[in-house]
Amino acid sequence: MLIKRPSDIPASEITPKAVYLRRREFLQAAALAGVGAAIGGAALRAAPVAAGEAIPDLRPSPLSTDAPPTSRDDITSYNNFYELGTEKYDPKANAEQLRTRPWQVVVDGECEAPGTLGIEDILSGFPQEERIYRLRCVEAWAMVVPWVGFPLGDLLARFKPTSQAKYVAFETIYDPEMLPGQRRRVLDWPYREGLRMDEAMHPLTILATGLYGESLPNQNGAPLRLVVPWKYGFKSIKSIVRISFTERQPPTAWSSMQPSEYGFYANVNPEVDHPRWSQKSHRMIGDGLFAKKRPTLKFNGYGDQVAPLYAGMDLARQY
Ligand SMILES: Nc1nc2c(c(=O)[nH]1)N[C@H]1C(S)=C(S)[C@@H](COP(=O)(O)O)O[C@H]1N2
Ligand SMILES: [Mo]
Repeated sequence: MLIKRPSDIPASEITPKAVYLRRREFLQAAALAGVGAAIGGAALRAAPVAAGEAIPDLRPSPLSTDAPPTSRDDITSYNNFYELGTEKYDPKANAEQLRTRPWQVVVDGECEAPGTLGIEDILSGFPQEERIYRLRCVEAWAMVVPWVGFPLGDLLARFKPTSQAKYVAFETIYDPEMLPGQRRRVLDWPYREGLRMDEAMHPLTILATGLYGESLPNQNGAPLRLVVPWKYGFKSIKSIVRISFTERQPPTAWSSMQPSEYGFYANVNPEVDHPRWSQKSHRMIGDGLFAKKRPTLKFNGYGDQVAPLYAGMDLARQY
């Protein structure tokens, strides 16, 4: 068992949740009063931070849900991150094995300006927002997470994708010496995911750098992970080291492994059951095991904003 040194204890474990919530109310009030808009962009940029540190100058997003967030404890202890183990509580127990500094993200493929970004440049180069989004897992459980992040499209645009760029592919770090899960072939490592270009550029799609006002805990995909709130959780790839523009639909870890269970699109859809269980309802983490399940909404409730992306597609066939 790992023994925590005092410096490893994140501030939020000693900061009562009420303090965090008061700060959030303040941020929301400031946004309503238009204070955010009056402050210059540069002033809002976050300074580089390591894991578990408070992220300064957070702006609340008008795209946030007003559903109450799941507790920080649940969000950071009930995880899927197979590189750190296949049981829900493994990623937290093994979190310290993932080292996130130094960290670089390569951006390549069909673009005019391929390059590499260090994590510090990413953290300081894009204004960070708080986005409270639902996360719905294919296993029929869900959470509400106060993410910190910025639109993926803002980063992608800097690399000038060409007209050949039809998809974006993502890869998680591959380092079996560091990541215990990668020493077993549970998945075809590295974990890979992909989005169609219009999905990647959609304003709801973010790269997350934190949650609950602090930089991401390792078990949640530090230092940088994708969050696509209208898709099943497995699309939200963690600990990204490579982003590639491609002409063809890229292979993805779960759909290569088990294509009948995990499609490329993976839009949350109560009308299309998983082969082994219904997707009509879900258990909200924090409600308790015996609480009534909640009905799942198409596109996880984000249909007003994303349904037009799939006009004319048969989502039962392209699941
Ligand atoms: N690299 C990597 N990314 C991953 C996974 C994984 O095993 N490895 N699991 C996915 C699944 S199935 C889910 S539900 C979400 C869980 O994110 P959370 O632990 O932050 O709630 O991460 C996704 N991203
Ligand atoms: Mo998942």
